[in-house]
This record gives sequence, C-alpha cells and structure tokens, in this order.
Amino acid sequence: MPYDSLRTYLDALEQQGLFKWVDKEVDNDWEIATVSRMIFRAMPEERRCGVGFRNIKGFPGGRVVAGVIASSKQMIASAIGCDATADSIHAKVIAGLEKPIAPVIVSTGPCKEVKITGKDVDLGKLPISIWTPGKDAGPYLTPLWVTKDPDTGRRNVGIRRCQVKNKDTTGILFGAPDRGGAIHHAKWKALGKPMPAAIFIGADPVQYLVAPSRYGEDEFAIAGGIRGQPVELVKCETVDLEVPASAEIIIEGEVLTDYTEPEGPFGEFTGHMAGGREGPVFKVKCITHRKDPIVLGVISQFPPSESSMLKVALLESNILKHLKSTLNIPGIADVHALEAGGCTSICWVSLKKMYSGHVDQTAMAIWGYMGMSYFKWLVVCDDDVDIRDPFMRDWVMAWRVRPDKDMRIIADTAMVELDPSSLEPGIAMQDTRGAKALIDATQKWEYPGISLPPRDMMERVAKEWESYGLPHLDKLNVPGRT
Ligand SMILES: Cc1cc2nc3c(=O)[nH]c(=O)nc-3n(C[C@H](O)[C@H](O)[C@H](O)COP(=O)(O)O)c2cc1C
Ligand SMILES: [Mn+2]
Repeated sequence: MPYDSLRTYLDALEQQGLFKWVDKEVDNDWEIATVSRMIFRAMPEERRCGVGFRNIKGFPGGRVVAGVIASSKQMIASAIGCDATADSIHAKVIAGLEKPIAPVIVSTGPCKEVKITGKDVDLGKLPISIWTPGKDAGPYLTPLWVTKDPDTGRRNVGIRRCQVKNKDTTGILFGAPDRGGAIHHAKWKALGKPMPAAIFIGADPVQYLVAPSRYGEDEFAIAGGIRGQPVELVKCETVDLEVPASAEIIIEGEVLTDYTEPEGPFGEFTGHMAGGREGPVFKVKCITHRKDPIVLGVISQFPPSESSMLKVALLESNILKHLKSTLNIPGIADVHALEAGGCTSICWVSLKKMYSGHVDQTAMAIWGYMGMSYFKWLVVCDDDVDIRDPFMRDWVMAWRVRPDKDMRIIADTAMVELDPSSLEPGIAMQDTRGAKALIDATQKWEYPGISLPPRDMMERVAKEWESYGLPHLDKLNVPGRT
C-alpha cells in the first residue's frame, strides 16, 4: 500500500529505525542543518536515518523533518515499496513511468485545515531553517513548485530552492533554463503576465522522488504510476492550480516576470555556494496548512546528500527506460549517475558494444533526452565492468582509454546547472556556456586477457569458501569474460 501522507510514511520509517525524533532544544539558524549534515558526513549509508526536530527555539509546537525522503537506498525502497537494490528501485520506478495514473481532484483535504490570506500571511511563523549556516543568504525551503504552461494548460512539478525574504515574499532559482518550470516562467514573461504558482511542502514521499527529474509529463501521474494509486489533488484557493490534498503546507501566489532582485547565495548540490545573482520573486497571496504542520527540508548542499540520492534513483531509471524501451538501443547493461557530481555532472554507462557508432548513439541519446544541461562527463564502457564499483571505474579510466583518440569534446554548449567551473562572474545564468566530454572507454579491439585466475577457478573456490576456514567473502567482482 502506498503512503497517503508524510505522516503515515514517517511512522513507518520510525518503526524500521529509519527515522528518529530529537527532543533536545535546537536552534533553527544553525543546529538543525548541522545535526542533519552529520548523517551524510559521518555515517555509512546503511546507518543513515531521517531526523525530526520538535523542540525548536522560538517555535513552540513547530516541527522540522530532514533527510526523510532519500537518505539511503533502504529509505527510498521503503518510500516506493521495493527491495533496497539499484535494480529493484529501477524496476519499480520504470513500471510507474510506463503506466502513469492520472491524479484525481477531491473537494478538500488536510492541507486546508488552516487558511491564511491577505495581511495575515506571514512565512516567519513557520520554522524555516538555514541550511548552510553562516553562508546562506537566509532561511530556505526546498519545496515542490506547481505551475501550468500558459499555452497548453499542462501542469509541471519541480523541486526548487525558495529563499524566504520576508513575510510574503520569497525567491526562486531557475538553475537551468531548459527545465519545465523555467520554460513556463519564460512563457508567462513573454505574455507580459506574472506566473501563477503554488508550492507544496511535505506530501507522500513519491511526490518528492519524482520531482527532480524531467519527463515532459505530469509528475503527479508518474507518482500515481509508481504508487499504483492516483494522487489526490485539491484546487488552490487563489490560483488556478492543483496541489496534493494531504500536503502539510501549501503556499499560493505569483512569480513576477517583470522584476528581479538578488537571490542567494545558498549552499548547492555541487558542493559549492551558488547565487547572489539577480532572480525572480514569488509574491505569496495565501497559505493553507494542516493544524500542526511539519516543515520538510530536503538535505542538499555538499554531496553525498539526500538530493544526490534522490536523483540517482530517478534519473537512472528515467534514462534506462528511454534507452531501452523508447529507443530500443540494444546491449545497454547499466547507467550510473555519480553522486559526487550531484548526479548531473558525471554519468557512466556500461553496454555490450555491437556495432560502429553504438557508443555515440547511446551518449547522444542521453544528451538528447536529458538536455545539454546534464552530464559534463559521459563515460561509456563495456558490460564486463561493474560501474557501481568506484575502484573499477578508476581501473577502466587507467587502462581502457587513450585520451587523444577516445575522448570527444562538445565545445561551447549549455553548462551543467550551477557548475562553478563554467559560471564566470558577470554572465547571467541563462547565458552561461559550458562543454561536454564523451569518453569512449570500451575496448577498441580485444585487449589482452585479464591477469586474474580464470573465472571458473575463482567461482569454484568461492563456492567452497567455507572449507578454507577464512573470513567471509563479499560478492565476487571480476572484469573480463574468462
Ligand atoms: C533538493 C533539490 C533542490 C533543487 N533545487 C533546484 C533549484 O533551486 N533550481 C532548479 O532549477 N532546480 C533545482 N533542482 C533540480 C530540479 O528539481 C530539476 O531541474 C527538475 O528537472 C525540475 O523540474 P522541471 O524540469 O519539471 O521544471 C533541485 C533538485 C533537488 C533534488
Ligand atoms: Mn517537470
């Protein structure tokens, strides 16, 4: 059964030891972020958990949860109902992508329990944390933004940072101009109108899992497909948009299209601060929320983070489905977007090379689908290598690539979103250019055999391992075919 709200999900995580409430009093301006960060900086993935804060200085009764969507594969598996392996997560997501279920509109829901409009709107009443203390421009939400295409009426959901500037004003960052939300904003701007927008915070976890990818389809329908049940939406009070009925908090308003002001800096998924540039402004008209709302923060900033984990599962599934079932490219073994690159800068593909141009076709298909704001590095290697093993990736780079022949550069194209190596000062984000490299790390002829005992001998010994009385073996990871 899919979760109907953040709350039932948190209860389930707590029972599995994947979520803990902290009762010690904490400071919203530095301590929530710093405690949450430790989960990623000083814990192996297997022990990570989400954290809830319910004793926040200056916010009696206020609650903030962080790291509850994607701190580990185990957590993602709990969120979508599958095993905690990359293959199982991919299979579940792909099944959802292939059979989207349209959302249904219901008359009301818990997100409408409290309604605040006009002068009473005050974002300062919510405990909104500072995520890179001492460095961010102020408190930030990491909410899901809903907008509509003014030409087609098609809906879009995207996760985007949201700097709270005063009681009824926030910023929004369109990091790459080719994403759904950014295109909507450009279209509303061309019409000379502000863009109606609604933010939702804290819904069932699948909403968060689908939001960082790009589909050109309604994310609510994809979430429905993954959940196996439609998402229930309610109409907003002041804008012609729909949001999940079970959400914790809804913030409605308009993103201005004729005015900008400085936004950021904010600690970003690249591991660097980003911003302090001009950006659009969101004017809040109405807030509705549950009686005792929970503010959900997605831990992003330095990788690995919840943001990189979230993207790994979704982007890989999305790309695999595109290559294998939409384009029918043969021989695709695996796709792995590396968390160190925030899952948007470095991507590895393993395939069984079958014809001339197979590697290029695969790489161009990925850029063609995801867009040129993804993947500065695309490395394609043979399917005998486990591309999820960092040591094997280094080994491939060391011995299967001749840089002058096997690398192709696409110069002067879109940059990877927020790449500090491309973001020259003084150039507007949407005008910034970058470059891509395709590394063909497949064997160009049959390379000499692998300097390991023959595979059959190693498999035989592995089978009889206990008889040698030696410590436990992990999975046998051997490149080559023999
Ligand atoms: C935690 C998190 C925060 C993000 N913040 C932003 C952001 O501030 N601006 C942005 O353009 N993209 C951001 N992204 C990436 C977008 O979610 C991604 O570009 C997505 O494709 C946007 O959806 P859309 O293409 O439907 O507009 C963020 C992703 C995550 C996981
Ligand atoms: Mn979208």
